[in-house]
Amino acid sequence: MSLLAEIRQTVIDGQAKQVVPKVEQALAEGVAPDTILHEGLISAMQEVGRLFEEGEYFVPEMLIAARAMKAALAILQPLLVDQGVEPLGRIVIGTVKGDLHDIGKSLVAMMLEGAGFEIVDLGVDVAPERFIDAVRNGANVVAMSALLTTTMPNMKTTIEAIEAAGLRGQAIILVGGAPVTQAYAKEIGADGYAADASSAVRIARQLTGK
Ligand code: B12
Repeated sequence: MSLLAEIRQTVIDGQAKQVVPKVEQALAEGVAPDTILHEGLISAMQEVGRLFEEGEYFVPEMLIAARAMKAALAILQPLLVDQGVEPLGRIVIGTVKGDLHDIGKSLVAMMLEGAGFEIVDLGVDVAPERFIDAVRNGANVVAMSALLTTTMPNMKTTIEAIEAAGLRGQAIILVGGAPVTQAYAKEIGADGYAADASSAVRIARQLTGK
C-alpha cells in the first residue's frame, strides 16, 4: 500500500496516534501538503461518510475518524497557511445553529487565513445573533458552513436575521458544506458558494475585490 493510501486507511480506522508519524514521513519524503490533505485526509472522510450511509459505521466511528483527521490536520496547518500578509478583510466564519461538524469549516478558515484574511472563528452551533454581532464589530464577510440537510435552512434564517438587523449591505455572505449547492446559495440570497477550501479563497478574493 502506498504511504498516501496508508494515511487514508489510518484515518478511516480512526488511529490518531498512527496517522501523525505517517503524515510526517510523507512530508519528509517530499509529498506536497495539499496532496496529503486531498488524497489522504479528505478522501478518507468521504469513505467514512459512505460507510456510515451503508450502516457499517456509527457515530462513534465517525467521531474517532474525525479525531484522527484533526491530528493530521494540525501537522499540515502551518504548511498550508502562509504567514505575514496584510489582512484583506475580516471574515466571520461558523457552522450554523444545530450543526456540530467543524472539520470543513476549520479547513476553510485555515485557507482563508493563509490567503491573508483576518478570521473570527465562532466555532459550531452558531446562532444568527452571533454572526450579527461580528458584523457589527467590523466583519465584512460572513462565511457559513452546514453539513446537514436539516441545518442548511439555518443559513437562510441567518441571512434573514442579518437583513432584519439592517446589516445586509455591510457583509458579503459566503456559504458552503457538503449538501450546499450553488443553486441553494442563490435561492437563499447568499453572495457566493464554494465547494472546497481553495475555491472558497478564490470566491472570497473575487467578492471582496482583493
Ligand atoms: C465526521 C462526521 C461527523 C462527526 C463530526 C466531527 C467534527 N468535529 O466535525 C460527528 C460524529 C460529530 C458527526 C455527527 C453527525 N453526523 Co456527520 N458526518 C461526518 C462525515 C463522515 C465527515 C464530515 C467531514 O468532516 N468531511 C471532511 C470535510 C473536509 O469536508 P466538508 O465538511 O464537506 O467541507 C468541505 C466543503 O464542504 C467546503 N465547505 C465546508 N464548509 C464551508 C463553508 C464555506 C463558507 C465554504 C465556502 C465552503 C465550505 O470546504 C470544505 C473543505 O474542502 C460526513 C460525511 C461526508 N461525506 O460529509 C457525515 C455526515 C455529514 N453526517 C451525517 C449525519 C446524519 C450526522 C448525525 C445526524 C448522525 C447522528 N445520527 O447523530 C450527527 C449530527 C450532529 C450535529 N448536530 O451536527 C450525514 C448528513 C446527512 C444529511 N444529508 O444531512 C453525513 C453526510 C453522513 C452520511 N453520509 O449520512 N458527523
